[in-house]
Amino acid sequence: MPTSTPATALAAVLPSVRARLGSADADAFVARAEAGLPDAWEALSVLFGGVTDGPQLLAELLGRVLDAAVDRSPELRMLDHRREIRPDWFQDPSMVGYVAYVDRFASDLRGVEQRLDYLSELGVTYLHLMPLLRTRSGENDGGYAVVDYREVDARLGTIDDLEHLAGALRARRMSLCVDVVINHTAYEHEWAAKARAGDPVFRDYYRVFPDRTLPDQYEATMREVFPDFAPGSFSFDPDLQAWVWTTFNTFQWDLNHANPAVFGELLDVMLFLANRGVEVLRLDAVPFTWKRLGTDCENQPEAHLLLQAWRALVRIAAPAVAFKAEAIVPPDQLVPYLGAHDRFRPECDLAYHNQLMVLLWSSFATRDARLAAHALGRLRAVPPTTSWCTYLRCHDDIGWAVSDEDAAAVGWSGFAHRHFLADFYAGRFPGTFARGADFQANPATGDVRTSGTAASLCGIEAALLHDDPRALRLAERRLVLAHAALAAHGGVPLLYMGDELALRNDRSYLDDPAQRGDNRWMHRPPMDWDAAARRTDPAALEGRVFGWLRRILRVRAQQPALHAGAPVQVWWTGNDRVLALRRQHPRSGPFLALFSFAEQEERVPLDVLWSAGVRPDQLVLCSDDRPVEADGGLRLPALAFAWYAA
Ligand code: OTU
Repeated sequence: MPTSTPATALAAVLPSVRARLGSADADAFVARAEAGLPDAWEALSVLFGGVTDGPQLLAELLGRVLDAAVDRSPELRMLDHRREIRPDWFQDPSMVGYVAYVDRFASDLRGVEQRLDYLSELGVTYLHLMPLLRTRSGENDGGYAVVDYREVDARLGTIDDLEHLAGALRARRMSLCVDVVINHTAYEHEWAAKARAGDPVFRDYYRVFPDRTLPDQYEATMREVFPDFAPGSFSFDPDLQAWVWTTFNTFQWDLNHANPAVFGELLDVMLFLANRGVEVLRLDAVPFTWKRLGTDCENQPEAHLLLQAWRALVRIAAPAVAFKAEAIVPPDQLVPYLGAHDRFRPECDLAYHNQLMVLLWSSFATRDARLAAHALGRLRAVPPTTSWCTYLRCHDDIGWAVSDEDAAAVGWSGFAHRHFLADFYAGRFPGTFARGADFQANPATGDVRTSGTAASLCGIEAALLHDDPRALRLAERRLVLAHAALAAHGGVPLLYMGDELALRNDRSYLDDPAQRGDNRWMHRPPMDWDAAARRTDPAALEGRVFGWLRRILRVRAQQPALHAGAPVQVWWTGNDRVLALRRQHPRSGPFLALFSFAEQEERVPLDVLWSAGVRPDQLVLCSDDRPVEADGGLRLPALAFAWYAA
């Protein structure tokens, strides 16, 4: 007799597991279910124990997982086996991510398939294609307003094209990453339409309020994500004659994650995409899924339980799949998305390292590495089976997430520093090299975020405009240094489309009524294939930047110490302008990377290297003017980086 709920659920589906799967696949399914169901149940019993018959729910969900296991193709089952043998595949130092909009990169999914050689040339092993499922027409938040999770946007192709592309990527050992927008659907989604038509089952898929009483109470403690173009977090719907929870835009309706039916629907969506060959599910806006009165309604414990339960269940059918959390939240709230709770609970495999991004930009603006050293140094280590995604830019704005405590530790005011960064990168601060723009300035809270491409924020746009070769040289060095830091930190470095060619801000979004109101489009330029054609020309800006990125990523792939399972340490440098990161993996000797944010030559004592266990002759990569040894020190040129490996 099974004694636990997971065992009962498994026993209930066992006959059909045996009947529907071949014996080897059935054995594998049972073994995974035995391992994964207790994790799923631990989370589900807390989430839904009070509202539904838990054991029945678990058995029902396992039935859906079995359907997906049956539907999984032989190729993907083979991938599952490989991944079970090498579960650290996404932690390998050879991992390189590339992030692109299908239409902006290559018109459509078939076009993307034609461009894979370009990605191979860069060393890409992971391709995140920005939202590509069917979205509403007109304004759609860059595709984050999904109308159908099982159809591809007709402008980009079909679900068969997606599956075909996934296969082509897999043949090149590239993993496809796709967004699963779990916090909300589009207003036009079938569920929302049924809710508006009066179906109570679907009304309960969303958060609907008859009047402003509760919305007012919730809003009293919540922040506004888009105060500019979508103020407030609730929208009045004339059909429902009620208020609907809309954290983001009015056309994005928040799902009711307290409803187990919604959990099941999204589980099906994840399994569906996994079976089409998607290997990494980017779970959008995960902090917002669970709401609790009297809180900011972000990062609630239940938001974590949802992820734990989904992952445990998805991986019973598709263990090749990795989960990536999109949680751009303060550092202490971030690491739990990788499973670091009171004890380790498997949650997401990957998460965005927004702190590293912000701190790199902060260090460039201040020409000072102290804040980065302090804030990175106190960040909790991530569980050794997980990995960061490191990035310098993404499709969103940069939120200046510098905590008051971290700023105070180096003698600065957090408020003033955040303002300085916003001014600096918007191009307002006197002498700034950056050309960006404010995003969602909120006068009520003083919060200002920033839009702009990496190249424009690094100074390349201004230097070209003023035809200033010295400024251009420094700007290029910033862009290269930043990528060397992403690559040396550990985690999957994500290259954002066009950064490898130093593409500048694109102002054409102002001509499109569906984009005009959202200046994040300025840093989502279409791919410039003419510029790409110059990528091997060392005399061209594009050639220099592309060449450097390629070199950095190639050398990185050879460094066992850059396996993401090894912890990263901030190392002492004896110089406020120089940041050092040290890594050591059980399979390798130590690795030390130095980054100078100064615009003139700086010196660090040789003890920095000795104490880290590396020698000056163990240089594996550096900027084109190598560090020089002199008088017991190393002289680092302006904005130089240097990697040493023992
Ligand atoms: C995400 O971003 C997407 O990356 C955005 O492009 C979408 O607009 C949004 O969700 C809605 O789908 O607040 O300013 O902590 O940072 O979910 C962007 C997570 C956002 C948030 C993130 C969100």
